[in-house]
Amino acid sequence: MKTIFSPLHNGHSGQLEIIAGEIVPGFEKASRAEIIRARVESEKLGPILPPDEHDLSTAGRIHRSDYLAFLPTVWTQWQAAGRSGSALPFTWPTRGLRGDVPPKAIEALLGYYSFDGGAPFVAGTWDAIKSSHDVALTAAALVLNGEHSAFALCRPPGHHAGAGFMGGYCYINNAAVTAEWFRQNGATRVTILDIDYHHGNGTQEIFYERADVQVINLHGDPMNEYPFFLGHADEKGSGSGTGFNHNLPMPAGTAWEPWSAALDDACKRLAEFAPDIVVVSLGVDTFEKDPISQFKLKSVDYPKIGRKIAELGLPTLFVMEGGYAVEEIGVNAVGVLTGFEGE
Ligand code: FKS
Ligand code: ZN
Repeated sequence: MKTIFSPLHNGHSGQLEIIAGEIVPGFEKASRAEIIRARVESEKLGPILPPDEHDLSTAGRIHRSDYLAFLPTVWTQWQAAGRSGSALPFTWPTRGLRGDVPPKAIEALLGYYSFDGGAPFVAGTWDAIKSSHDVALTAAALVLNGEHSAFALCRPPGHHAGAGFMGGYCYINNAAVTAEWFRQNGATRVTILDIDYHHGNGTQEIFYERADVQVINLHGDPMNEYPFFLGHADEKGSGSGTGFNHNLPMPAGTAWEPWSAALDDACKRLAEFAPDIVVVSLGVDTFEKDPISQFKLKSVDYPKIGRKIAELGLPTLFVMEGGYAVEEIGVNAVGVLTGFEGE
């Protein structure tokens, strides 16, 4: 399987985040992608190739155009306002406030275009976002052109990004862009299977009213887990999309047996939908030692996930999302891919 990777992700680094009232170094750090890349190499998964440049026209079909136009300007606007550090919002237009008037001040625009303070900008952030988008589309083109699978080693991740907002380390929804691109280029039906520990709220929102892109999510129950405000089992899609969104929330402490039973269930629903192509939002923060997550999967479980997905017998694009146990992130992520290839 070929891997698409860009070193430009490295410019998006040095972020801080607030966890449990403490300012800590960001968990979504550059070494994550570097360690996965090194493991792809040492496991001889296949060639590692750079992305081709892709324009934002497909992204423009799933994201709001004002939001996409805003992203490349953030760091310049932040600097023009005399700020340094990381560009971060602290005010959001929640219930009772005007969410329909985009303000002018950059810190307010950051709040207008986000749902949390988890998507900081530094100098290299836009180039990293764009490279991650290009990585996803370049890998998608491999699959469309006949490769059975490909690995988009995306960083930053994408599945929390909605049509008009960033959050949770995500800016452009890479998996959603590829699904839309497959639809534009001959695929009739596409399934996004999101196995990251966190619910892919952005992906759900983007396709919620659509019957051509099935979205299946396995994740920590939003009653107690980020992103909290979406991801319940009763969210099944709306309008013509009714029945095409599937949420399988699970409690903290979930280990391989119940998790893999949920994956079996997901695969059954996926097979019934009979998509032309599967996009896997691949997060390995379901790992027992993940520092911010509460599932209990072990390293030996990841190849079994790959094998199970391979049994569907469908062209498959893997798009990297989360995973924060950096020491094992390469073993776990690449474990899914080698498992898929039947090793
Ligand atoms: C307060 C804690 C917020 C944010 C968790 C984000 C998870 C991101 C992810 C992705 F795949 F997008 F990377 N926790 N500061 O793993 O879902
Ligand atoms: Zn996650």
